[in-house]
Amino acid sequence: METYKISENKFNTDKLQKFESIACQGNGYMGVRNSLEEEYVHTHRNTFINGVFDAPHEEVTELAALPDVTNFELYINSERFDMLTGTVNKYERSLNMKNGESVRRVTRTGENGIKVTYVFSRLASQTHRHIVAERVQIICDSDAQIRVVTGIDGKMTNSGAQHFGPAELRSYSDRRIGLYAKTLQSQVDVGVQSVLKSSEDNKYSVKTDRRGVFSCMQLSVNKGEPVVFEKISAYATSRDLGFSENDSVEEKCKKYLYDAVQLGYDGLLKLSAEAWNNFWETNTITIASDNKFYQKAVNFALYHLHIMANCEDNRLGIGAKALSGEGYKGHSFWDTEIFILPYYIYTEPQTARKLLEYRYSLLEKSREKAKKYGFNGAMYPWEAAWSDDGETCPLSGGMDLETGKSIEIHASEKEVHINADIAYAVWHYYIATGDKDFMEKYGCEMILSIAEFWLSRVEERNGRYEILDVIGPDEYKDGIDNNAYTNYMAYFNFCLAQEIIQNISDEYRKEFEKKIDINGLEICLPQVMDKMYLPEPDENGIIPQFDGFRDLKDVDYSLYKNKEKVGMIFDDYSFEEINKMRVCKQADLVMLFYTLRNQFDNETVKRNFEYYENCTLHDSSLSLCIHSLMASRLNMLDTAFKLFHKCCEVDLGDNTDNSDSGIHSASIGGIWLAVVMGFGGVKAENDALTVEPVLPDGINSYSLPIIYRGSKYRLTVSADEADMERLSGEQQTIILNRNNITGLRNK
Ligand code: IFM
Repeated sequence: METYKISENKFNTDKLQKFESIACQGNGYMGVRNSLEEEYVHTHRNTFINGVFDAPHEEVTELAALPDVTNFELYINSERFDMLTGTVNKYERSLNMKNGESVRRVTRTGENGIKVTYVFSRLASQTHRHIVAERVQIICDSDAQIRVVTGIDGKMTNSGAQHFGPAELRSYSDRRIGLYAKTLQSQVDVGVQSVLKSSEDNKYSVKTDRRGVFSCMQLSVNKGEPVVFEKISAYATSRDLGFSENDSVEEKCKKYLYDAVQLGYDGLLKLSAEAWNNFWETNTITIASDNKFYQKAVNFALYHLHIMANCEDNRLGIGAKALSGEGYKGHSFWDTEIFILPYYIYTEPQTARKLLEYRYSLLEKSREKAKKYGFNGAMYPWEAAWSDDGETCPLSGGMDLETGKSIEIHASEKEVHINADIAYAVWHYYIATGDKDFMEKYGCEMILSIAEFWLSRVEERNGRYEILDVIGPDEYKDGIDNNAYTNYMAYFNFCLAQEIIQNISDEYRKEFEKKIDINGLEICLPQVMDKMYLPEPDENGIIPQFDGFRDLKDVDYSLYKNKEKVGMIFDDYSFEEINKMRVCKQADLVMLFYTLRNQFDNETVKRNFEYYENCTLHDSSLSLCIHSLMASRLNMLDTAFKLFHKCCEVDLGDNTDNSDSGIHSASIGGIWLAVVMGFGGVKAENDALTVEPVLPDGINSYSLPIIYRGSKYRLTVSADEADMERLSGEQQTIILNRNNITGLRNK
């Protein structure tokens, strides 16, 4: 198995969309689904630019479906290239994650009897981030006429939702073509320009349709002689970082295209491949195993983690499907802070900071949201897009198969744990990087504002402070009281706020007082913390996920666990019925041991892990990684490894079609979590980095990079030893539990 390749050697239209997602190309600025050049019914062509959101037709805002440049119609003696007709003699297609290039080789004998070999190549440049470059090489086994039609197609939609008003189409004397349009609601200007060249003389023309402009080339080829078409395209938008009122997207495109055309496809590939190479040199994680699938899964995770964030722009988050598909509309959830951010904290801390700054930019809208619901402080959106959009969570979605009615979504109001997750992430970033500047400028204000929210959200009942009517991480339960994860995390947020207030300088106090009631916090925090309800283990040692969880009706978990499709329980029960069952969609109570593991003794963690693992269906892609991580921490290595394997299969497995609308960003972050924080046992504590590695049977050794407080390390773990080598920076306090390593294999 080639561990850097996502490939297929059989053409199957059912798998088109999955390949488009998992082999998506991009660079943080844009994401381009890996669609085939020619059109098939199941093709879901899409290009997204991070931050270009739009809310057409009264739907919630979403990443706009941008004009497409990946389309190519190819005609050999008037017969159109289509792999569903003629005879496909040879087919192979792959994305090389090492250099970011995708290549497809097809040999097809047409109905006209001409055997033609096509090589399609494509990249989204790492160094010229507005550029998509494509190349098609054609060799015919007889003399032939070739016609190519390719251009900028503005007819793209997200499941039918169009995002642009009428497009202006242009053709220039230097053979560039251009399309310019504005998003319907957000009024973002988007420009795309392309230029097509061929290796042989050609007859060139331009054609247009209602929302597209296309270059057409016609030429003759001799038998066996290759002809090459190169298409380079540039995107620019008025949302681009640094774009000013005096700029025009047309001029920007022209400039980007001019620079790129000088380099040509090969030059762009060379530079982009070098950039990828630099990335892999520093970030490679090696997993030595008899099964190469694990190395591939880790490479896959690193590849996508690298292209999902815009490392330059603090106005942008990471969508639940990143830039690989329209699923979840490009919105950011808690997925970022809890599942994805740790990768950036420990490998690209400057990007982690940008992502948290993005959350800071949502603070004003979060204050407005808190007011709307009658609370104080900042109540973060459950789903976030462009900061001005505030809460973007839809109020209903899908259909309950049992009741036939659409399902109401209460997450924006009730899934409040996201607030504590963000405060936690700020703290996590801080203790791992020591970035005081971030805390002073953004982090403290975020933690304090969220603490204000919690103070107004808790309710005094039964002589204690409780948090009622919430949705915890387990989204199969709506309107529950005292979700343990939420309560503990809110309490942790209080602790952080209290620490900040105790240490705040007069100068900062004055500054914060403009927006935050510091006196109020100072008085109320100790009172509420003193009586905050933090659910304790019951007589069986089990912490209830929420009030009454243990009294809920049981169900035969084996009917719904480990199935090829998630959510199969909905075939048999309505959402309301599931709400009353003792079954979890995803890691919930166990999440608590991941975030606040030091607050619980090992016996409690083990007992609860076993109890909750049994009734968790892992119907969300955010679940397996956390259970795997916890199993590693509990030294339950077979379980950890099995769950890790399944986590790797979320996007890379054979059977799933749930990647069609995009990859699962959190699960991809989760692959990293399961390896680095699970097997590697890496975790920043208040004043040290603890490293407690384990080695499950399926892995012979592994090695991974970690940045802690500005110093770079590489952790290497084998059956005989664990070593934390410092590669650069000053020596930091690292607590490596060597005693646990030796002889680990035989435990
Ligand atoms: O944030 C998650 C949630 O936990 C489960 N449903 C999907 C969301 C987006 O990934």
